[in-house]
Amino acid sequence: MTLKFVSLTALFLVCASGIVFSADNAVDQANQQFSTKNLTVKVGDTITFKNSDDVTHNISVDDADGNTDDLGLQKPGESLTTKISKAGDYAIHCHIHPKMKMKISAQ
Ligand SMILES: [Cu+2]
Repeated sequence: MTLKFVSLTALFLVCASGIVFSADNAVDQANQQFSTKNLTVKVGDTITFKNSDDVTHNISVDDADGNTDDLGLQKPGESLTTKISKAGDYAIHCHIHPKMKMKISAQ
């Protein structure tokens, strides 16, 4: 009984800290624009990009060191999630639509 309570308490603390220290940030793509130009996140956060357009997008996440994370083709209606695992500034763009750009700052 006591052990069970301790386990449940530990489980709750793990879950609660997960909620406090990482979050999902939603970014939409509509009219071939990102819904925000600048986003500040915490390291460990995820970002979910939704494609509300009727065209395919292809998001790239580039860090300041020149590393590129190509998230691949994203069809209309699809959502994809990426995790930011280190601090720094990221330039986000779409390979298909060069005008689609935004920045993410991870702290
Ligand atoms: Cu695009």
